[in-house]
Amino acid sequence: MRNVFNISPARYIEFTATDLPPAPPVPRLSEAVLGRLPSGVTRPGFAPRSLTKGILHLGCGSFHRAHQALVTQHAIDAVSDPRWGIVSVAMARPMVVDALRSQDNLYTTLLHDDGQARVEVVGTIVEGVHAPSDRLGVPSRIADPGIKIVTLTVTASGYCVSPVTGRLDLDCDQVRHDLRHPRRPVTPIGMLVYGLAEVRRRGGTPPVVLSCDNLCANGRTLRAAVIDFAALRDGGLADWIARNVQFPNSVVDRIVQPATPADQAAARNWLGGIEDQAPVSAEPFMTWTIEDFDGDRPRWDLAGAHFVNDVTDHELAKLRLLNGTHMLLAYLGALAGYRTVAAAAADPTLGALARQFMLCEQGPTLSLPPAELRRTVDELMIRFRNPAICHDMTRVGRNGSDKMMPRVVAALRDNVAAGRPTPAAALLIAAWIRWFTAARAADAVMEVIDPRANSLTPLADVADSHLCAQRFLQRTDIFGTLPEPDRLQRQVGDALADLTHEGVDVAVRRRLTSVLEGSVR
Ligand code: CS2
Repeated sequence: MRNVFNISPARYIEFTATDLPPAPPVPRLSEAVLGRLPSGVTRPGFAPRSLTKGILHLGCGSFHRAHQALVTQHAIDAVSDPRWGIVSVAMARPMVVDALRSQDNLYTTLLHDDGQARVEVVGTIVEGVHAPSDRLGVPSRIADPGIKIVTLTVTASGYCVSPVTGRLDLDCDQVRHDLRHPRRPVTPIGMLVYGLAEVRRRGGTPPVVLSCDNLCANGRTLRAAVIDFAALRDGGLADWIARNVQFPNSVVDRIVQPATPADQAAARNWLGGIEDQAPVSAEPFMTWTIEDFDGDRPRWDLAGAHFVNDVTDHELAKLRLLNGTHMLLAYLGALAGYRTVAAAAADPTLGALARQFMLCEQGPTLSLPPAELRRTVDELMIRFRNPAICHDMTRVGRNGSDKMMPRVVAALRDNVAAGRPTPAAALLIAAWIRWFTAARAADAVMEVIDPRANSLTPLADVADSHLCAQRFLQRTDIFGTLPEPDRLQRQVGDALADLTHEGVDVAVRRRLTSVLEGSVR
């Protein structure tokens, strides 16, 4: 480009920088400014500094901050109980913890509801820890006698279990690393085992370990992984954990997105010009169902959570209706060029398939009465279409090989056993397979992020769709042993051929039943 000033770019910058008056510093969110936030912003009813550490959380991501940490704020507020400050651990990247530290661990939640936002500053995180650089080490923090509950949101892949057997995956490199490095474990499982070993050594009372991830029987699965790992180190420790540590199952629900630049700007507006570098954005809908356990806990029950004896029905409905359909919308929607779940769900054809999948394939495998199923599906379609939630396809589609069994294949098996057709599930699986090649396109809107990507990607490099489907479906580490495998391979192969040669719209329309096509909303 021509340089009209005839000076080097460096000199030009120098010139403009010295000529402008210095920008006033932007005030940052901190305890000092809490008292002067605009009245439309809800803030903690307690002084964040007054909280003591009672909970350690593994996985300081957006979900944790818009769900558990916010609910805990309401629970503390409900009864003025300051014992439940959260030590929140970022497992990999330091950015969120760095941002939180620079603003007294405060952050803003924006709950987007029908064009409006409900804005609240959260003050329950009392310490942010970046696991890889933490000098004390996460096991020592877990063993802190003040910690009564350890919670986790580390995604299904963080559990290092086989999605088929639900037992610890001994082929996982990080598990092997953790067996060798008791002081510096990198997996949540290693951290828990070494932390609990320390509690046992001291003769202390172990914390309750509460999984908040989207897994089948998340507490039971976590317990099995922890005990499997402990047994490899010390049989006595494994027995002690089995006898003394509670791992209740729980089901969490709220659609959350990491903050976009627009969220950051919106937060600044709401806070009257105060800058928050770590806001989170979510839908207003929230549920948290927890299997009751012995021991103290925040009054989560006064803040929207439910304690029950058994979460199984609730968990299957959540995983199969919401999470399974998220996968369907993500893989097919991204192939159609949509960048967000909301955009895909608003497409009439994809929206109709999503409804059909829930009502005719996933729904009949659940114990929901028909009227409740319809109501839930209607509500989910509205939630999926919330345009303020930019739920990005790569995020929803990542780690598909771990998510496939609990969210899709388990219901598919039930349907095959009951003789019910499964066209949408077959198309979903085909769309997932298609991504291993489609992601290479320059304009692809989704990346493939998967713990098994290295071994799966070469399977997709074959022109024959039916052979390709067969190669994937034979992966028993993902699909287990499938009933009627030949029929399923044919169905998935046909779907893959349609996606490859005819495109998403034709592939979807071929699988829509006429009754439902009329009910597109
Ligand atoms: C999503 C979930 O990324 C995903 O796998 O399906 O994060 C989903 O948004 C939450 O489970 C909603 O509760």
